[in-house]
Amino acid sequence: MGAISVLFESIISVRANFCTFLQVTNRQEMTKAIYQSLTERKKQHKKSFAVLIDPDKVNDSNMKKLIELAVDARVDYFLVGGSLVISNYLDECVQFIKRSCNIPVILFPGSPNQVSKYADALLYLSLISGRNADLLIGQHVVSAPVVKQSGLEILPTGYMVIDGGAPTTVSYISNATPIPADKNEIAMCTAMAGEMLGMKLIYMDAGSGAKLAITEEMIRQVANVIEVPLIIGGGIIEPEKAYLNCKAGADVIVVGNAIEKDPNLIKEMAAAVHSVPVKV
Ligand code: 1GP
Repeated sequence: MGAISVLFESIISVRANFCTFLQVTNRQEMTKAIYQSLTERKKQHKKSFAVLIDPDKVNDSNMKKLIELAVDARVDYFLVGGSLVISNYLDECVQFIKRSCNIPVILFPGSPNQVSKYADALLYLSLISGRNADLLIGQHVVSAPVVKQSGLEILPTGYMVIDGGAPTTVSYISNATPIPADKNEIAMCTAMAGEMLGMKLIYMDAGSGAKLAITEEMIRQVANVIEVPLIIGGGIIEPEKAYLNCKAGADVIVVGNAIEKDPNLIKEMAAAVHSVPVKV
């Protein structure tokens, strides 16, 4: 009887250890899933289309339609966040998307309190184009414990704000001068420095609703000097521009404002991005 209970206990203990091992292994694999998909797609020259959702501007009913359109258009990622998030809808918004479809949700936080454990990953943004120490490292220090405990896949991202022809919320809130739209060499050197500092992604953003989107020439020059995936957003309102940005070297195109105004644009935008030839 004694021997049986010892055997039984050791079986339970081996099983518990194995389960813990599996949980850790699964978690480690899961925590790299989004970055792996981004780098795999880049290797194959597969371009991605991401829809930006500002939790302040959606509710359950318009989200439902947006998600249906996104699934139909084969959108690759949802980005969720905003420079200012006033409502308390972030967690609900992310959960709503996760319940409704398999499109990965990546947080694009405008401030350290925009962390939702329900998302798949978080763009851990450092504003490398500015000289505001708080957005380079200060806010990261303050939010580090919360971010770490969230269990989210963390994507260290060199965030570069490019002048979009008029002040945007991001340029005002960040209290940092954007890179002038025609200073390609500053953008190149900033992206190179970000990559050498260990950033896994570079995100060049003209800001939501920018009058002028980033030029293809700037995208081309930056894409030529970095290896990591390049995300481009801000002021993209036409599928043709999304296509040209991808041809110039963008790996991910982000559109928010134009889709808020006309959700049916999702289909054309996604089709334009996905029509860029894939390397075989
Ligand atoms: C803003 O890059 C995103 O941070 C998207 O910009 O809303 O202008 O598409 P739009």
